[in-house]
Amino acid sequence: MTITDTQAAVSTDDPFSTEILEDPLPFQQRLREAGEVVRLEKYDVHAMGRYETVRSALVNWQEFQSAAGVGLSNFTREKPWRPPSLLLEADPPHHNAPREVLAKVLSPRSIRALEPMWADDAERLVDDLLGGPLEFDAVPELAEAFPLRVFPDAVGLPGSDRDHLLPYGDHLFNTFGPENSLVQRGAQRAPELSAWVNAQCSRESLAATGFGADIWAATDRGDITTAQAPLIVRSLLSAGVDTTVHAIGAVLHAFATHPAQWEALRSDPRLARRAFDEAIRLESPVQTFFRTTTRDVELDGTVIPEGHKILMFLGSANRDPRRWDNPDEFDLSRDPSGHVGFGMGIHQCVGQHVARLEAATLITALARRVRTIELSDRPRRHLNNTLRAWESMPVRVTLA
Ligand code: 4IA
Repeated sequence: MTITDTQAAVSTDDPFSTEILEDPLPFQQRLREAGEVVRLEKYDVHAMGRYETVRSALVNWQEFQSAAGVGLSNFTREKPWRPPSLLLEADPPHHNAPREVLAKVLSPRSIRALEPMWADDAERLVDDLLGGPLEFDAVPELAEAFPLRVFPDAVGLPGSDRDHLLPYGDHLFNTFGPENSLVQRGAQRAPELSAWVNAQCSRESLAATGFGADIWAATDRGDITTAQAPLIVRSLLSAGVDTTVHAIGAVLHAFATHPAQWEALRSDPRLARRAFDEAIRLESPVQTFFRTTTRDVELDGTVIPEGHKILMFLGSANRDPRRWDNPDEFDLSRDPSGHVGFGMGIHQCVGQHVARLEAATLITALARRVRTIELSDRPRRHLNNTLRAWESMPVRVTLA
């Protein structure tokens, strides 16, 4: 990294290259050490990797807008590949009504009735799995199986094509990055997957109860329009599956590689929720997001001109030693709250209570039946421009 006349350090690294996606940690350390803002020459964007800088940018929606897209593409110049999200890709005042509606639908209070059902589902999934071989791939068998079993039902998706959800989300998260080979590969199925997702969002195709029906009920009260409702349902299907799958993958990997922490959880199962947030801090399943400056913004002596993209490294902020002691440790005795893995500010993950409930019910069911869990072979990464994910995680368990 060198210093130029714009004051900001410059990096020639490509954070979306195969090499850095495989192991982003060395790059993230260079980024944090280079300064508060670093210009990424390859993409002509400014990047932030320190906790305080990322956090400040996340809460500053006035100067760092989302409506121009939260990927590399600038919606004021380039046509988005799908109609923009009314939540993710919107700012106040347009953001407010959809956000309020969805926040109510997904509030801790609204989802309380799901807990006993999901606890039962988790127990059945775990019992069935542990009735078979005690060496298995934790990605398909647990991380994917559980969200795909409970979440589409909670939304009220009818059919049996739920396996479309993961590749749809995978492509969506790739499109927040540059148009590299990951995007090109996903683009082949995108029209088909997109058409399927859109078809699930109409009032007629959704069950009479569930998050989908609850969103549509808000149109009857006049809180949102009938044109907005399907797009808000689409947000659930976009943001609600891959994220929880990879977050559960992260917590399973953390436990499989930290046996003392698994012991700690087993002796106090109330740690399940903390374990989930600590794994999100450590792995940051959503690694990065962009914003766009609404005016010239000065940051640490650097002027970021209006209309420029900034790239916030959530994963780097969540491991910034300026904020976290022993940031690379998975440690259930720390308080991980304040991590930016769910974002921060007005866009902070509206589904986080649902995600926590999914993870906690699954982890609790596992803690009851599994005495030890360890890797039985090298896990393999699944590469995505935005997500930190596992393709495969062979584990060996012993029973309690
Ligand atoms: C949407 C940040 C990520 C979890 C996300 C992805 C899509 C949407 C929202 C959030 O389509 O609204």
